[in-house]
Amino acid sequence: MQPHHSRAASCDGDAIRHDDEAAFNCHQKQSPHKDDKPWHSYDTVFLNAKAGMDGVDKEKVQKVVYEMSKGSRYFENEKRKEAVVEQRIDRLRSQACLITAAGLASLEKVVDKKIGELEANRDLSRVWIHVDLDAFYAAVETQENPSLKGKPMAVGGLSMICTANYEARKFGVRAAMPGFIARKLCQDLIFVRPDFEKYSKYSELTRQVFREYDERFIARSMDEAYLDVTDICRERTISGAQVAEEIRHHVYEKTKLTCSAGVGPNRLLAKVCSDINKPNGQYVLPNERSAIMNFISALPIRKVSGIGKVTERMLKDVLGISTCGDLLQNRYMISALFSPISRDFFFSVGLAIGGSEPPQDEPRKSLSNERTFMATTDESFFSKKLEVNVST
Ligand code: DCP
Ligand code: MG
Repeated sequence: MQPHHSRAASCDGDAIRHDDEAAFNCHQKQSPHKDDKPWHSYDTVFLNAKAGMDGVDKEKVQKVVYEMSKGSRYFENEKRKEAVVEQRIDRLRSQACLITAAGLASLEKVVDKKIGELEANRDLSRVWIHVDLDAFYAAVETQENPSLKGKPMAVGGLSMICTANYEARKFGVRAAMPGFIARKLCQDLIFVRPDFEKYSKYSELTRQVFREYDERFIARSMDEAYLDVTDICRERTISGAQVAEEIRHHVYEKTKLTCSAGVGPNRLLAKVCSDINKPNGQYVLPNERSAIMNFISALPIRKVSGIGKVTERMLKDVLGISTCGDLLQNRYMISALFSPISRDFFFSVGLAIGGSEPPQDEPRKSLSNERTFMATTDESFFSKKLEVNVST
């Protein structure tokens, strides 16, 4: 029998082959990025496009971010994290190369049964809406100071930005980006200090509207909520799209803030849809299996809540997966490589199934509070803070 590596090159992802062959095309390690463009190999959270950033000159932004970050502690830490991810990818690749056709074939029954079960539990009877305010903190600030209207602005300071309005996003400026980089990208950028009390007040106003449509709405953060509007649609014989229009209208009347909405049979889809026509728009997915499958098949995995930068990298670099449709195409390999929990999540995403049941009255599991400190090298400062927080 030949060693696996000499045969693997002729195999492709899904194919089931002779028992003693590797079942998978072991992707060659991608050649490292050329040194003349080192910014291509630097990826960090604030380089990911948010709504309103489609037309951004990505190359320019990447270059500026790289030039202004290199050598910093944050940069070095990102590089360390990147090396850990690379190791995980290498390990998974090695595992993938060892999987034989027989091994894959032995998973078929279990995997197909699992997918059949998920499919059987698909619920197309509910109508969910995900509402998300547009550029929330920035919009609140503009609402209270109209002279900011139409100008690129960000909420935050030189060390960190909480959000940026859509004018600023055209320059690549976005949440989680250090303000000094943002200013380099957009020289006219106006900074406004955050005022969380103000945002809570506006958030509560939006929630008064949400409550009218679903008393048990699920708030994931200050500016977004999931609403089950199934009963309202039935009682008033109106569509989810009409309810979404109404909610957005009422939020605007109450706050003079715009929001966007997504309508779909479950929370996973509603959330994805609310981002499609941002700002001040909505997108509706009908409760029909074929339309849903067409939609999800072409959707890039990164658009799904719960699939972040690292998961995206692993799926792409190990299995060549980039769309949700690819998750189902590669179902046997996924089952061979990932834990049952991850496997079931990936299958559910591939099938566009996720959170259609009404919310349960569960006790709160956690309460969090976060605070960003000014940059400091004073370790005793942190020790003191930790002592105070542990004792309170
Ligand atoms: N926020 C923050 N830090 C982040 C991301 C967000 O402080 N890294 C805050 C500021 C945002 C608010 O949470 O205004 C809501 O986050 P969103 O991701 O919904 O962003 P926006 O509402 O600002 O913009 P969008 O129009 O894309 O929803
Ligand atoms: Mg928002």
